[in-house]
Amino acid sequence: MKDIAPAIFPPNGIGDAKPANQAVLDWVHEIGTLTQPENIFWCDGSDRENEFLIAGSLKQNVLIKLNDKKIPRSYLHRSHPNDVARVEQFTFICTPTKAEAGPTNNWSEPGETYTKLRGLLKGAMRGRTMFVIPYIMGPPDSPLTKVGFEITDSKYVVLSMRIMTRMGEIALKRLGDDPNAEWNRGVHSLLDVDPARRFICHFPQDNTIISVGSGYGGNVLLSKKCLALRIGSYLARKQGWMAEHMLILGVESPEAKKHYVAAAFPSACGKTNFAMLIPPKHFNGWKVTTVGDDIAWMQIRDGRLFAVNPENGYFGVVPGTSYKSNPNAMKSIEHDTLYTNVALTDDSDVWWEGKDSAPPKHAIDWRGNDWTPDSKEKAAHPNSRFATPMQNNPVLDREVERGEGVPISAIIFGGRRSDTVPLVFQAFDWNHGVYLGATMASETTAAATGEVGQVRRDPMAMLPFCGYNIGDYFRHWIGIGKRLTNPPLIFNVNWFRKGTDGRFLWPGFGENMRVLKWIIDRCEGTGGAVKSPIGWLPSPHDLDLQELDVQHKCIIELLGVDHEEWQKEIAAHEEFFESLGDVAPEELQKQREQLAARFKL
Ligand code: OXD
Ligand code: MN
Repeated sequence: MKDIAPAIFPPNGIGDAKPANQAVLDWVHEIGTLTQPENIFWCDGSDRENEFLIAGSLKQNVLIKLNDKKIPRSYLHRSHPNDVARVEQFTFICTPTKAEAGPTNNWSEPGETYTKLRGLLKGAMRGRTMFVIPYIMGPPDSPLTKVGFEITDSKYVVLSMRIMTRMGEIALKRLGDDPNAEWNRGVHSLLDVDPARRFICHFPQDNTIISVGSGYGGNVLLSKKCLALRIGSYLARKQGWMAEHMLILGVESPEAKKHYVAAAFPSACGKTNFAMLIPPKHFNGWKVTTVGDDIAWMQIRDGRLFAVNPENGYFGVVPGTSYKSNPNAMKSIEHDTLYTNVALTDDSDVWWEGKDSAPPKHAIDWRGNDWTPDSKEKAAHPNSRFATPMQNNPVLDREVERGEGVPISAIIFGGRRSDTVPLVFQAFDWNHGVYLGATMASETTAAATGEVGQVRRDPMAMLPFCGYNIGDYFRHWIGIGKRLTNPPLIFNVNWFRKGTDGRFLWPGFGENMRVLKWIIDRCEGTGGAVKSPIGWLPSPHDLDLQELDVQHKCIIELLGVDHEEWQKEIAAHEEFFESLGDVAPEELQKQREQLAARFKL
């Protein structure tokens, strides 16, 4: 199944929501003249429009309807087998100078890149419909909210954007008719879905994104990684706020005392699971609620950090999702969900590796081929995804629409590390916390193309998403700290540490509540800790481990700081900073020296 499909022709009253803003009209005219579509479809985000597009997509084989009894109003899409993940090697930051993009981004000169992309887009939409999608990122009445327009020749993109963003009329209203208003220009064309002609290009100075040659969500839902993180981080620095690759969750005690926490984990490290955590029985009366599962936009108010989730839905990794690992995600994806690259059962249900049910005797795999449990291939692609509206989430936080955001008590960094990094520890202060974020590392997963299982440094989980020089990004973090009179406490967690037998030491999932509880205790000033060279560490008795089936020796291992491993770790930090050239700020070099010195005390 390919998304490339001929034009569709809507009846009167659908596809004609032309905005009043002349700057938008001029831009659409310019892209239309270049790409030569058969017709232009102005989206309004209405139910009627959605139904029309779904019907057209089913007819054109862009979507498969799933079993309405089992998963009502849900559909399956298959992307091209060569197009199943973000492509960091073809992702570019096109700032006027290479130095502005910095050492961690692919850079490409803006003038030449526009010329190359215009060449590729010339006549690219012939015979196709060009959709114009207006959307906002952020709650409707937030000062942080941004307007974007995405032009695309993919119906799958339109249908996904309706789930992932607040789309249509709301954006036209927010933009108004001022031709000088700030808005993001996004152009996407599938072209011929050829990896040799696949480029995801960002022009931060022009607030513009051009993505060609892909139909995979992370490359083409331009609201998400492209606007909310890459362009967003650039705008955030310029405008004095923060755009981060973080989930946001609320934790409420049985006494109704509530804290909000933001957490940065690299792609596919369990952000969605953590954001929807169900506390174990022992924590009766505690509630965890979700504000966001992937992106946080944060601003300073009264000396504190306040966060909003700019998105409207979840675009999560499917394999491994089950009633055991994440019941709230399972409930969220049981209806009104758009699946990509999962397996299709004979009764039009969906299946994936790690689902609760036993494998079906026969299915159609993510490539569209027959599959049985004896097949060598996986039934679902490891990076197969769901797109589902956040309103489906049974534990959606009630403040999710609050324009000023929710006050953040703690920031958590974490990666997937088999060794070295303890289950949890706390930074001594803000700058030490920035150092923890800056030196974060994780073993790679299937969310991006490339080898799986390699340890890579991923500062603040923003390595693929920081839209400007990473050294300036670190400086921005340090600068934000100076403006906060009541900063969040900063923590590091690692759910993935393994014992000498190669098995995970920590059960994870709902049991992570025990770590979260210690973090909240620290925010409340009640949690105990011991000083270690790497930060404040809980002693086993500082963690509530009642009714937990983990041996005491495993807890000791989980909280251990091995001096030899940390000597290697500090050397790896130094190597990482060296690999960045001389961009890392002085403060972080100082933090490293202090860390090394603390081991010598
Ligand atoms: C995502 C990612 O899809 O980080 O959220 O890759
Ligand atoms: Mn992500």
